[in-house]
Amino acid sequence: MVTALPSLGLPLFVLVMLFKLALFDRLVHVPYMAMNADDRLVAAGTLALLAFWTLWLPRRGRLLALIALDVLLTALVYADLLYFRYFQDLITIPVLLQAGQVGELGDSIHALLSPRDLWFAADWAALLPLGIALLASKRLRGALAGRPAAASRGPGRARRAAIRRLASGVAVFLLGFALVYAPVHKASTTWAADLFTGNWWNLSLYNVTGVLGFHGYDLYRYADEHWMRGGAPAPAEVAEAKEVFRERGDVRDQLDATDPLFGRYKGSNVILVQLEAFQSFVVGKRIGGQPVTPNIDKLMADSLYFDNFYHQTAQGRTSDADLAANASLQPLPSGSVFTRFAQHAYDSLALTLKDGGYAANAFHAYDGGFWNRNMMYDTLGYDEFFSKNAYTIDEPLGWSLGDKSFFKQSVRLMAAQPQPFYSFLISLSSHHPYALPASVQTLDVGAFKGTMFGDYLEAVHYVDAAIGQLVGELKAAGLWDRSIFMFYGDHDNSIDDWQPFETFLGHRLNDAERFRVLKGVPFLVHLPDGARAGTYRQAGGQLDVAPTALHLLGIPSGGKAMLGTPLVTAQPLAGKEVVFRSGAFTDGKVLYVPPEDGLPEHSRCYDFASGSLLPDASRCSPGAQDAVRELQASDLAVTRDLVPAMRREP
Ligand code: GP9
Ligand code: MN
Repeated sequence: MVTALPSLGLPLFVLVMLFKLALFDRLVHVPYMAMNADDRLVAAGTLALLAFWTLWLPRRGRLLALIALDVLLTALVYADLLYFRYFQDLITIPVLLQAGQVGELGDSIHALLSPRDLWFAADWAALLPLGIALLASKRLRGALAGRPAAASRGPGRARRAAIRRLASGVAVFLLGFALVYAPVHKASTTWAADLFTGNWWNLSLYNVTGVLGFHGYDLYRYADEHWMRGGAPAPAEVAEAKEVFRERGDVRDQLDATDPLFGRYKGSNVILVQLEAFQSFVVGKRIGGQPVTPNIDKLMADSLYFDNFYHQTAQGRTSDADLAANASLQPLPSGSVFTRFAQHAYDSLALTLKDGGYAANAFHAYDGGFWNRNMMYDTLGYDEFFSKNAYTIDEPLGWSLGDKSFFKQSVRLMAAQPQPFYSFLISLSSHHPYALPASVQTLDVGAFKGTMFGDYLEAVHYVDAAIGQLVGELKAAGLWDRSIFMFYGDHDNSIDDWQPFETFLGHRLNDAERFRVLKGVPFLVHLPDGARAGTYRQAGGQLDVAPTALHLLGIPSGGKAMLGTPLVTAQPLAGKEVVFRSGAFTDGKVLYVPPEDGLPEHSRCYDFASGSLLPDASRCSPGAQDAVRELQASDLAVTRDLVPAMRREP
């Protein structure tokens, strides 16, 4: 029996660990991600890749190595389970490096344990005594040595035995590689095509790679991001980026010094709401005589509404909008800053306000690990992130809690905060694919009924109602006239068929209009005294949100590494450009769209108002160069952790 163990060791190890990985999957229980046949192949393959080398060890060493591997991997998977129970995420290298995150877990560790977890260690009852015996017992050593040592059986046999061992190790490695490669390749070329570039959720990666594969990928991701990206940036590049940030800071300083609205609302709370997939083309519109956004329409009567306001997001979608609005920086060309560079420094609205004596909290009723928010909100400086755990799911809707209840519970949470405070809320109910239950669909969308576009209209109508309730609740809590209340849409609705848009809007859309519909999101600012109400036509974008709030509060931002400029000013800023990740820009007069194929002659320069192509494209050239400068400066600050170097003391 004991002598058979070395040859049975590896298969036994794989079986036992497969059981533990399946148990992990069951306990984390992510909807739609239960382990399937492909996942089991990947899991077995990963285990083979982790353990193939044990076949090269002598029999006793092999058993000891397998026991050690079992203990180590079990500890890793169990640590992931505990971390997941608290943060709805997996442990990553940045998590381990960022103190605070794991520490937070400490106090609640008892609540995270479950008796079922003992299954993870069930095999240790047999393995640990075996391990000790292997180390201590001479008899066992003798039994395992069994046949006379290969060397004493002559050099030919010894060589053959060594070759056999080497070959079986290589065979197991190749088998493991194939078992991992085939399903992962299949997924990453089909449904998970953007997964490894988008990186939107560690759990989505887990769904393809399994938990052990995820850690391998995370290690690679970290090494690639931090150690393999060439040497230090060229000093000229850094100087140029500094210059861009300095110019922007100067514009803000200048406005702070001259604009009568600077500091007009000193000491007010700031309540900022990011609305999921909320585009501006629906605002103020009617369908079959019914207003789509009656509450926003009403709110506009005593608010500033910017109808040339644009989202500036890229692959990082919701997280890009969050970064743009809160850190006034551009998103990256690929992936999300939240997942790629959460451990870098940023000049966020929360941190700046906290320096000014504010409390700052983030509210979003979804898994805290999504978009790496647990980590990133720590970096951005919030006192607390109220994620799904902080809410009672008394209105289940779509992905999570309905926005009506989310807002209501959030007002309760923020009313308990010391004032002044900054509260950042992210809605969720109007998330793709927008199909809310019939009981919530209260708009008669006519011919759009049953289409995704019709569902979208229903969803924004519901969100509009939620906003109406939110305003009522803020008034009831005595917060409305003590707060600057702002909301903006995060990004477009990803409906790529233009036909329903054109039917809804009642006319064909030219290319420039399509660009504006696609990028246009609402930005509304309600000042504590309801002043300056009206619709403002000046161009602006998400990067301008934080500078706008700081300007109204009278907190200078000229020295911060921010790229936006305030939008709520007595006079609109002349020549302001809104820059998009593609290199497109608008200043409200022209719209520049760079060539998709990179050939300069294919760039387009439109007259913004009419949407007609300007015969002289060079009209857009200086602006296009500025757009590139802004994007390069932002990328450098983000990827090289140079935000601190971009600051200038005011
Ligand atoms: C989830 C939410 C959605 O927390 O913010 O993100 P999205 O898919 O829109 O980027
Ligand atoms: Mn979103």
